[in-house]
Amino acid sequence: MALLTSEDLKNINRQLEEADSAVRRVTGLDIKEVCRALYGTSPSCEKIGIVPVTSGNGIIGNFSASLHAITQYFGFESFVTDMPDVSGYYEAVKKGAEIILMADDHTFLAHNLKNGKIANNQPCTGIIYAEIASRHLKADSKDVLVIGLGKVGFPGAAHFANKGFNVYGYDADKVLLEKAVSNLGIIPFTPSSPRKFSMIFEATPCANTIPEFVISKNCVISTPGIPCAISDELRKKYDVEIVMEPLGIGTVSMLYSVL
Ligand code: NAI
Ligand code: PYL
Ligand code: MG
Repeated sequence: MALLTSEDLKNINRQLEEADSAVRRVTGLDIKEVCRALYGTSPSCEKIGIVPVTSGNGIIGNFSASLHAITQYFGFESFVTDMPDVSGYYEAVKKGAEIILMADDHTFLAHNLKNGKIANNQPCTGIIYAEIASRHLKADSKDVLVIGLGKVGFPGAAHFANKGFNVYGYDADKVLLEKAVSNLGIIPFTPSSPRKFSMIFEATPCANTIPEFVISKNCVISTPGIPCAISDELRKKYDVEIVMEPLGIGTVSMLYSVL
């Protein structure tokens, strides 16, 4: 899995505020309201324990601190444990955490110890970014383009399909594209048959994956992908609205899904 860097997480509060403003412009709702509508849940003072994990590539310098800032931005009470790993988990429970947040290099989870619900960051990220794009107030049709059909993109494409959108999908990996076509009934997007989209969802670890010929006016790009899927030049040329943030939107989606 593509791992975040401390650089990605710099100024996380400003990144959250900018993303929240973009979500409001696109949908008329803020991120919390989108989560409430998506999951039908609302927080009731759950205490969150954030546990650093040293396995694999180890601790990312500001990952836990970013989760602390993110959970507080969305109105949760939270703390980062002093100890990592098993000792940190023990500390979190002893300090009264009701929800545990922790991540190794493969899985970032939210576990609600009270109701037993557990969430994985990858599907929760795909679903929330798809939900945001699907609520685009000025969409010019029900057509949506999904670029990247992996651990984040496939659940996002499935969410669009479940909501009745016409999903055009593309992935550099033909096996994954075929899996999405056969399992979700999406339409394989081929650059040879170009079309324009006002809703684009991108979930790849590559830059500039969105070509100019797919961008319509009033285009919204909803993308958890890191680095950015569109060049600044194209973004300015077409006045594209972009919803993009490195960790917080996916995290709050996880939290609302386990309430
Ligand atoms: P993944 O590796 O499971 O899926 C990525 C997919 O993109 C692969 O199927 C790959 O074939 C495809 N791909 C790569 N280059 C492509 C290109 N040029 N054109 C079309 N398809 C291309 O990765 P995963 O877990 O789905 O993550 C996707 C991205 O989302 C990563 O950059 C990851 O860091 C990021 N991410 C961001 C989060 C956030 O909150 N912003 C949360 C979780 C992941
Ligand atoms: C959850 C992020 C979103 C994109 N890539 C995922 C990632 O970087 N995962 C690794 C997270 C490791 C955290 C480290 C720590 O500081 O606790 N184990
Ligand atoms: Mg995010």
